[in-house]
Amino acid sequence: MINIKFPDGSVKEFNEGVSIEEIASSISSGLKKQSVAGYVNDELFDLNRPILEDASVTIITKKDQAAFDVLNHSAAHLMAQAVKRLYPNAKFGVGPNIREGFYYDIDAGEQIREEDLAKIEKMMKRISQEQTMITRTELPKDEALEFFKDDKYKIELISDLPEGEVISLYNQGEFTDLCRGGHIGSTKNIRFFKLLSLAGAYWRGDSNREQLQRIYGTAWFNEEDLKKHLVVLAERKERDHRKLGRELKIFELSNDAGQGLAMWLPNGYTVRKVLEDYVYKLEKKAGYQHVSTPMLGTKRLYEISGHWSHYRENMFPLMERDGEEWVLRPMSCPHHMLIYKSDLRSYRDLPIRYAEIVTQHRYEASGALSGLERVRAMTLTDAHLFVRQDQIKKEVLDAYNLILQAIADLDLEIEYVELALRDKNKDKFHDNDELWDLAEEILIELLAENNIEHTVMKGEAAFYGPKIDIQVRTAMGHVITMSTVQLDFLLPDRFDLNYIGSDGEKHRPVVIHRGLISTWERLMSILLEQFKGAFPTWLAPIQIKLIPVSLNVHKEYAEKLNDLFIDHDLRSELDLREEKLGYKIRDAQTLKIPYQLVVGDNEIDSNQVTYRKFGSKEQVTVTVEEFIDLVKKEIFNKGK
Ligand code: TSB
Ligand code: ZN
Repeated sequence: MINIKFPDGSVKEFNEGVSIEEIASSISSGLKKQSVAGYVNDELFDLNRPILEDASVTIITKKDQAAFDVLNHSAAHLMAQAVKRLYPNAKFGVGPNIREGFYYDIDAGEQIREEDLAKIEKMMKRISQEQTMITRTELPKDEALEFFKDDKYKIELISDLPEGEVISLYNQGEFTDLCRGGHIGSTKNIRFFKLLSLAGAYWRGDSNREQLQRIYGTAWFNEEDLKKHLVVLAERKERDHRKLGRELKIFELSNDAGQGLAMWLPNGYTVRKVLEDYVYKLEKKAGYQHVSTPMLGTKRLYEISGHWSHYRENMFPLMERDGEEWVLRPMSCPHHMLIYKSDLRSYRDLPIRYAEIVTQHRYEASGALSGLERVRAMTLTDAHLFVRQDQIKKEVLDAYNLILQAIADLDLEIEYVELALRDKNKDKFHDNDELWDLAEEILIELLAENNIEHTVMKGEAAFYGPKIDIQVRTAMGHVITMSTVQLDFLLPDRFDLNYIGSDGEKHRPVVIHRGLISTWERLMSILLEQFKGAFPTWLAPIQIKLIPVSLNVHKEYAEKLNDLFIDHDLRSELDLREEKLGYKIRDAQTLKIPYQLVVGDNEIDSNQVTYRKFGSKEQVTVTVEEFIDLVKKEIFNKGK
């Protein structure tokens, strides 16, 4: 007999070799039905894996996240089995569960196409109906290598495991996979799933290695949850900024212009301009001074800053002429350092806050480019603050709070705050432990003192220092950085920056890098996705659309109104196309224009307008003056 200890502290005796399923069954038949796997002394165990010694056991039930993970991991195996039946030469890379499902990287021996997914899914259903047990066996390394001798990917994975390690295999019918586990007991437990998409994936993420095909899918415990998730996925597709950007005519990408080099269309440019004015005013009030610097700098400038040794991978190649060498700047910090240096500074001058809307270029891998979200030419709402040591915390906090204000003004939703620290990679981060520890400590303290909830990420710092990043979730479900505050002791040193202290001596200032609301490109992707394309009135490229009922009769009055609105700085447009009224109304809806005004006899007679606000079915009639007032107020208050 063995003793099994439960999370509540109670202990029960069972036969040696008892399984999680049997333990659950001994408690209640309901628990048996809900159980999916278990933790045995913190190791994930399958439902039917025998427990051989005294242990602490936690049963995982369907409502636990771990159960979803197990199910999806098993679904990946089920998919691999189905693929192997359909493509007998198939070899497999890795096939893990992920946040919302699973994937498997496959070398099928031939190209799998999008339309083949249905066929694979059907085969999965059949294997599920076969109700095959999923069982675990363990082999020593040499036997595992022998077992997988025909699959070079598995051989490589096994070879990387330490000598003497016991290797576990999972078997279901004719299919066996190398896997740590745990799994769900039987293929019959995997019933509600969907294969979602197909993508390319390099073996071990290395672009010099074989290209495999990655199939994504998702599995759930009941049909209702699966359906709900598919609705969420469909909604996300609708919110995808690439789709909305096209529909609302915001931006254009063209391979002739170059990958990741976005062009702003009139509607997009208008929003960007409004945002630029907004940022300028916000920064003015917060004591920033605006500067402007060139997009090109000498290679020497980036050698001094350290970009050349730590950031070159992200930079476009060098330009050379008549013995001079330049690069397109990936960041503006070096220029701002030179502006600081252009004059003598005293302790009384600090803090100095230079802000610039900076166009910069970064060489992002082509596979990483995604609409406006990750581009190669970008314009950042940037700033560099030059502060004394005693001003660091206040200035970082003020910069952080200014960011929060901008995010609130824009009505954007944050996913979480991240503190990005370095790891021990000497290529990625400048090499001065003392400065790193100091900078990291200051940010850690500051977040704690101000009760700012955050997650910590090692290895994500900038090469020159740690940062506080504000993260948002994209429609496609991944997390990206919007805003950032970064603490830097390195560049002031590299550029030999000084100020004269109250003691009459030279001192080093500290630099704070600040990205307010990301780059216009990334910000636009976030705005489009979070507003589902329906910009609030203050940002909308077109705020008012005027539609005369009859072009013959009402055109003149509509034109008069349009001029009046424009004189009041409202972005108004007339629809004078020879189209049916219904068509024009629908078109204004598609473009998600905040105010839609249909102008007919009534309006002319009474000097009134009848408007419909986007998202509302209600028609409201007010005088022309009232209308102008209410829209202007809404714009002034940013809709709040
Ligand atoms: C804040 N030197 C600092 C600056 O002073 C800097 O450049 N920091 S950064 O590298 O983190 O970039 C600032 C912001 O630019 C990021 O937080 C992110 O919001 C945005 N950004 C970075 N790379 C891209 C890209 N490829 N496409 C669009 N936006 C990007
Ligand atoms: Zn910077």
